[in-house]
Amino acid sequence: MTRFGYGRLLEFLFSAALLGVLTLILHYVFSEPHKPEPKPRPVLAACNKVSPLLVGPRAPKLSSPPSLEEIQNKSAPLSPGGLYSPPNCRAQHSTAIVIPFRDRASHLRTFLNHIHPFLQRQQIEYRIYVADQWGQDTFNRGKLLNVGVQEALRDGNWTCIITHDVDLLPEDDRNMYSCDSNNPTHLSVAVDKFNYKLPYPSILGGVVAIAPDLFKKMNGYSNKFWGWGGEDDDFSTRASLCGMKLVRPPTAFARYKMIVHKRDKGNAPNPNRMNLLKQTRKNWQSDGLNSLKYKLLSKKLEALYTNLTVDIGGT
Ligand code: BGN
Repeated sequence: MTRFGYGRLLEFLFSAALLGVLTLILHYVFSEPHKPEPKPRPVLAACNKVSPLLVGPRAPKLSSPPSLEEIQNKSAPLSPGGLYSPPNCRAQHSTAIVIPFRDRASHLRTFLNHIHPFLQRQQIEYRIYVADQWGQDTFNRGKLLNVGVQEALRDGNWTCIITHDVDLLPEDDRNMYSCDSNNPTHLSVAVDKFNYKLPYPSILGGVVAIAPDLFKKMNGYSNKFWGWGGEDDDFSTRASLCGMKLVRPPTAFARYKMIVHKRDKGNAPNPNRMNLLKQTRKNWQSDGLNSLKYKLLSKKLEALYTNLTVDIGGT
């Protein structure tokens, strides 16, 4: 290399070193004071298969529910939208509870007052979704459930979906709010209104636990049952057409109290339900989740639940 070449090289190295030192000084002067690294959250051990917090039978309080604020104040800490994870162990189930709803504010308070402590004793992760039908058209339970499940699945990888009438209160926390991986579970086996007996063998109304992939396989509920009755029987037929059986926990603890109430306005028995039920086999693959249309008017993360207000149209 020529003398000229060495000179340029030295000059270059000197400038590079100077730049390095300057950068270091600037970094030292202007950077934020050194913060300690956040401590990684301790990895929790898995929750026990049988929660040690279970108490067995406990009578639900059916009337004069506290206000939402009172329920929240006495509750264990929840994340917005009514999401709970056990604080001391890693939950083995994560369950979205979906409630078809319209104009039953006091039932909802009775339900929330009972269900939060009940589920917390089971040490599961859960979130409560209320699918609230907007407007005055005839009520459509199946369609609301489709909406609620679809919206819940946008939020999380739930291992279990539970479709749950707001007027049914579980009496015994050994009735686990989790899912079987192959079949839907009918949780409300013994309801006081039916003298704690199953009204007929294929019934799948009230409270049902179903893994999300099975719900999708069944194409969800029919969207066509406007008014009371039949959508649950259609759902039961879908399960059997997909080769599934109904799982039922023992009657000794799959017990529920129903809040006594008058028939709701806009939910008269559907005179067409028998005809619709004759068409389940023909229609189930084209009527359900894959044909679902609605407008989500609002999604509010309340303290105790997620409120989905939805325009599902009318008959
Ligand atoms: C059934 C209803 C169900 C309801 C149960 C319990 C029908 C369809 C004609 C057989 N089914 O009779 O939707 O969950 O009663 O109330 O009406």
